Amino acid sequence: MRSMRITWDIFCNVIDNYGDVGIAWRLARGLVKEHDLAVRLWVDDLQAFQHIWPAVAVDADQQVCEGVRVCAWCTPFVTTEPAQVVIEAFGCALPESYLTAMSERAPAPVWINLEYLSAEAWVAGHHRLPSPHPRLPLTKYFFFPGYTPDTGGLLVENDLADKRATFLDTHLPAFWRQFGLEPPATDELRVSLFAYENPALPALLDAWAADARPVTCLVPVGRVIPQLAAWLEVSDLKAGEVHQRGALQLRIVPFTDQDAYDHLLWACHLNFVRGEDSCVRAQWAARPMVWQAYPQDEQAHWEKLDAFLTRYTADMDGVSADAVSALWRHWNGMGDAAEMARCWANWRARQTAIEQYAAAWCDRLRLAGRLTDKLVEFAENKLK
Ligand code: TRH
Repeated sequence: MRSMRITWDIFCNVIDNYGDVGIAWRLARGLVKEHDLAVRLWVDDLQAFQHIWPAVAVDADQQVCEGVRVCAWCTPFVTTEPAQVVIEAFGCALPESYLTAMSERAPAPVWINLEYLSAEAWVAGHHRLPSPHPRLPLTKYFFFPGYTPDTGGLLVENDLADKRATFLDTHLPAFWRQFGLEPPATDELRVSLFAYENPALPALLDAWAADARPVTCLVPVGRVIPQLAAWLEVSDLKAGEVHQRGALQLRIVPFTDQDAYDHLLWACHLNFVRGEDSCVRAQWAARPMVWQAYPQDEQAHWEKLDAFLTRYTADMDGVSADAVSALWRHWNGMGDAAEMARCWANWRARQTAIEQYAAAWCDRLRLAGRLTDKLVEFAENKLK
């Protein structure tokens, strides 16, 4: 007879954009598919969820997607038996009534606060630290994803590398055809651009337009569109539109579901990404990338950016590391936008070395371990 599946509740409060729910959803899917757990995912903004996973119905209190029970997190919170393992994503406060129910459960659930990913050195020291609840007989553990084996590791599916290889071997021509494109010409650069509004954008577009070789940039519909329209001097831009300026061809493409976004990252030579989830997916894509860190007050994100850059470029040759760092830092507002043309030219000059490095980096990332495996191991040890 099959033993009872361990129950997990994941809580996600969508603060803005798609990263919070993107990560919670990827985690929930992974726990069900690879660990055969009974997972409920509580999300307080099903609209945002539907944006990255169109199969989600926005008006359903409960629904099953990919084996995950997706539940609307409403106030007041429904009465429900807490799961054996409770994940609070990114410090979202759990409903009081649910916390009380957790404290009444014996044994008490394993309660984990999943933190944001950071490459900063302090992360390993804080990973798995306990924090007793001030009133209730409950302990919360902080779980930090990260880039080293002494952290919670990274979100990644077991079969991701195989899926990517199959896509590149057999599906690439069809992928480009959906946009009315042939596979790239030998000297052409295909770039994807997923970004927040960015003062450095016009200078980068100018540099691409002036490139000696063709640059095709695919832009999923999103926050950067008004800025692109202003640069093109058009009133609006819609998916399907194509605009040529010098060497640059700009193509607006639909915002797709999470899995199809991976295809875009795998297919392009260079990916501009933002937030946490797209940044990690771009690394697994084994392609060169430029990360726009989520902007924080008092430029706190610059520290995060530099911590990651230091790690990412540690084994690169010095000239490539300088080219990558300068482009990333200018893209994140850490340098004069007027220098963007020079940054771009320097990156272009090192493109081949940077491409080789991106593939090697992807192999090295595996050493950090998988977040899903590490969470399951941690929770199961606590449940024993
Ligand atoms: O959308 P983001 O900027 O989200 C977040 C949140 O703002 C969060 O509050 C913040 O703390 C965090 O960034 C760091 O960026 P992110 O994390 O890259 O998430 C984007 C998600 O959207 C990711 O799961 C991939 C998905 N996506 C698609 O599904 N289809 C698409 O076409 C694109 C471009 C993205």
